[in-house]
Amino acid sequence: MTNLKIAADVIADQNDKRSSAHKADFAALGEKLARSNIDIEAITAKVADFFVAVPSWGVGTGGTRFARFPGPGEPRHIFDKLDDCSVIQQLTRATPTVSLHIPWDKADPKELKAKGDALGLGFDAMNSNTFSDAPDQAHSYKYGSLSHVDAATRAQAVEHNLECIELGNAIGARALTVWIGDGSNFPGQSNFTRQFERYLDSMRNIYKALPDDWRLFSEHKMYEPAFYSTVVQDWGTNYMIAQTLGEKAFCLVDLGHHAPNTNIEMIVARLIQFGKLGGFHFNDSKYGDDDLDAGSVEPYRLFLVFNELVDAEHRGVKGFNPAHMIDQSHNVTDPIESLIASANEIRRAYAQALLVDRLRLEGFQNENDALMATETLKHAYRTDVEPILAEARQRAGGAIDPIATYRASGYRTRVAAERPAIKGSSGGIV
Ligand SMILES: [Mn+2]
Repeated sequence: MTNLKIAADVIADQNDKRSSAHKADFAALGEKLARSNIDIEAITAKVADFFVAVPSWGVGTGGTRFARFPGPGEPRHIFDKLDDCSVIQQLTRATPTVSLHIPWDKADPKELKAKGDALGLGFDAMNSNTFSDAPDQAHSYKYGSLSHVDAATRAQAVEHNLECIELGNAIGARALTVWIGDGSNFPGQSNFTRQFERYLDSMRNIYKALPDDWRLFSEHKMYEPAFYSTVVQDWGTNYMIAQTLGEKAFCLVDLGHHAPNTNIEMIVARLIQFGKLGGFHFNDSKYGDDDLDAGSVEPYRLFLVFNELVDAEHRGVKGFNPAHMIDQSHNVTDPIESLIASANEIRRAYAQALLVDRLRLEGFQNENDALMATETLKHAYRTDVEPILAEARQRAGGAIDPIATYRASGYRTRVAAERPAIKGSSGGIV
């Protein structure tokens, strides 16, 4: 445990300060839930068993198309990033895995594995990058990658994805997420059909190289960086991709990759119904792909997404096993604090969804009692489940109040002294 970044006594001292108030709150909530025949222990156990992967690129300060304002002590490389990710896990106990982005995080797999083991971290889905040019690559992705008109450029993009699988396999990852920036900026620039045929052909070649116990996630996005058309623009196209490729191919839903007002929870329900929901990139948005912190703008929407997930669990949907990952860009906060808060918000939405009285809801639906049906959801959503989240963290060795504990630990000041300030940009929004 000597490799852990926050001293155990800091967590213990901070928890001691909050322990009696927390116990009283947990007991009060337990009594309240018991009146509705809900066992707080069962809910707490489920929440403690719910995890979300942290994106390696999320621990650096992000940026916009206009500027990037670096913060103190930013990670210099993947090993610093893993240190930062381990702090989030140590305090929340909700984020035991990290999702890597290649080539940003390219390193010796043995060293990656050893570092992960030392910090108690595993590796979630690998993310390929064919939306920007690496310094040494032969062919540019300016006009696309997997769907490029040039066969050699497509082959290079396929090869990069195979390299991601190989590296991931060596460090214990079991999924590849493919998001491409391919599309067009002008009507007429690309033939939609031929472009999609080329994309599918490339994806077939990636799929063929997938180990048996791996899953392939394709991620749709309505627009940006291509502003007129995008090859994998929506969940319908994404579903066709997963159907075409085969049983190891699934759709990844990034909450920010839809038009404003899109009913995302309904998309989630459809993908579950047809066995193609692969997982999530959690974040929040107001206007587009804003990559804001999960639950920061529309917590009710996040709850409604989780309502579908818990409903699927409740119905015992066969093979239901979505991957949970965060994909955010932190521009004005300490990224570690944002990721701690986001992991908590995601667990909060899950806990609230677990409180929905599903039998009662079904009854109201069958009686066409719209008001009481929606009130059943709201009743669960309005419940302050913070004591459950705190209890789950504390029982697993984490902090009752993880952000206050993080601040008390002085971690940021410590790493700021060790890590020289970074000029220019890294990070990234995917
Ligand atoms: Mn994403």
